[in-house]
Amino acid sequence: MSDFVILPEQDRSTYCTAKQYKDLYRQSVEDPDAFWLGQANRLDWFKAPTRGGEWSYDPVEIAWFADGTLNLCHNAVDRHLDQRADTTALIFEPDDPASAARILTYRQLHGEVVGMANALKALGVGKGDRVTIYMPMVIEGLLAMLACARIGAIHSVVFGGFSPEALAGRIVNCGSRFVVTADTGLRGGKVVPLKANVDAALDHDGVEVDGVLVVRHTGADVAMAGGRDHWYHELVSDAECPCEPMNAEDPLFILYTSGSTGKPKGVLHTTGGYGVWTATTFHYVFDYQPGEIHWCTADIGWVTGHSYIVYGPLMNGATSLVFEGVPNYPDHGRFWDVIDKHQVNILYTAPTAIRALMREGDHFVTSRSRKSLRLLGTVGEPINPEAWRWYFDVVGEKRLPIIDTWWQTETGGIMITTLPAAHDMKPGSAGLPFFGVRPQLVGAEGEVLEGATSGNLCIRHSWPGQSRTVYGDHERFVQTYFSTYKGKYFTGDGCRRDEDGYYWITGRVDDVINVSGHRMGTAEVESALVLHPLVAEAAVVGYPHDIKGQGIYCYVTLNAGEAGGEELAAELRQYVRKEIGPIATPDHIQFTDGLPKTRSGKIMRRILRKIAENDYGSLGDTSTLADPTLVDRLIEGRQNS
Ligand code: 6R9
Repeated sequence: MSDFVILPEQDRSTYCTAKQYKDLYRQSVEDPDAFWLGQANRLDWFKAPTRGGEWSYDPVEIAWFADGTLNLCHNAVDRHLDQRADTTALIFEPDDPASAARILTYRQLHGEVVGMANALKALGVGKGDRVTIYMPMVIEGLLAMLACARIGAIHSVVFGGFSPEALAGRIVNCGSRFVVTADTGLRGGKVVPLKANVDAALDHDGVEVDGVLVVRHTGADVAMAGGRDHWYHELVSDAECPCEPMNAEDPLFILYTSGSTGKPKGVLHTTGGYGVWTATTFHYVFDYQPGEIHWCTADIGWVTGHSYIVYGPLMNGATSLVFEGVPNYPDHGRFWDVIDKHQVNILYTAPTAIRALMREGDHFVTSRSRKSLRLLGTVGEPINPEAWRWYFDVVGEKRLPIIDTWWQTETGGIMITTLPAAHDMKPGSAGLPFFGVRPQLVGAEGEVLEGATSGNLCIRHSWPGQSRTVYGDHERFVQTYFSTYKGKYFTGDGCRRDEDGYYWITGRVDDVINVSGHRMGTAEVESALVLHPLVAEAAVVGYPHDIKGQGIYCYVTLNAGEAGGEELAAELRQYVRKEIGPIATPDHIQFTDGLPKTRSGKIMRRILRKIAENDYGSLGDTSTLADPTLVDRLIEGRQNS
């Protein structure tokens, strides 16, 4: 019990105490339908649902609230016009602190969203169409998402840091015929050529779109293709544009995420379940009080941005801060400047940002006030206790609760976390399951492990925010999540449960790595490397990295007679950046004359991981290798590189 961090008694004003958590959790698992139909009342329905969860994991079919009708743009925007039209909905803080911040009330947001919805309609977008959103972190990115929801189109947001190649693949995969972008974006003072990237993506074979909507953001000169490209400010109009009534199970969005095999998959979320999940988790987990300023530092290109910059906060009538920049520009005090400037109460960020700022010393933090802060949150990867301590001691001055929230693109919203007033914290542990979440730890043979133990993290019983399918490939959905352990959703994460029932996520157990909180399939990086004409084969693993959590380590074999060197390594890095984007840039490339394989030809990644970690003592059994002498050469190569 000694590992608990207990805050002094104080007014942790709240919707949920320890006792209430116990009662509500019990209700949520004893009678999930009654519980979730009750929570569904948080939303405004055109037709209220009477049906709760209707789902099976074999065959895999998932539905919640299937007879309900609603619109999430109505819930995020229009419904607030009666009560809080003049409340601030969004605060925009630009990359350059000298540029003006922008503030939108719910009334103004409504006007802007209607304008964007009309622009999309003028472009030709209709209900059910997929719209690719490739935007900087500016208000118009959120407007595009909400406008899609308003007219019943399905948004697919692609992170603005992805390359034209990656963008093209995502446009083709979901058959999107429309793209929303901006002239250029700004991040840390650097220009991101978004429109030019879209043009390059659309030049790829097989990529065909009907219309590109271009937001003028920086005013940079960009090429506009006649007939295809349209300026947003020329199509925007304030004509009436009612919210389309959507069935609860109509798709809301597709978001691409990396898996252990093949290309990224389009995780699909539907309207009612995702709406209820994000509205409910936002309310309880952030304990949001009216008037507070909520700041989630993610990008809308990731699920965290979808759920806790856009839908969760706005459906709760909260004020959400949208930040265009990065934590270290113009200096490492930017986060704390933004917090003081806008009097932020809730900060929700990622361990990688915390570690990067920690490294720069306390001065950047302690020279700013931060008095407005009430709650600190983290998401995206395991937080090491050292970083947790710094976040708690230095940023929070030992007075602020930290919520370490575990969840995934596929889960729609937060699944495991402590609640700020209900639970004491343990540095490094996400905590306890949210309402309706029933985690199970499963052993290698599929056996369910009870009590304090470690295993593979599965979730039994569906929850409303669960992804419904992989867009266009339901079989892949079934294979990825429901076939490893029959009757359960398999998360891909390893996990320990302690004697207090707290969950400690230990990281991915599949071939997915987590680099600065970004999920990446090692297979994707390998595919990019082997595109190089001199590369015969590549194997990519993650290894511990001080700032990024995991770094990208590549073992590369070349065609016979070729030799590797610094120049080729630089070229290979460039290949990966081009195929995926800068976030996938390899940290380390080791040329080798072979990869450790079993006699049946399977690469033994376990060995490659250990060598990348510089951990040679525990290589385990290498006797099944086709060429056991290779291990020594790999170690030698590691030490010399
Ligand atoms: C929301 C998000 C999901 C993967 C997940 C896990 C890791 C996320 C975490 C965490 C430990 C936390 N992860 N939150 N690990 N503690 N609090 O990040 O979604 O991009 O799909 O990544 O991230 O490995 O499986 P996504």
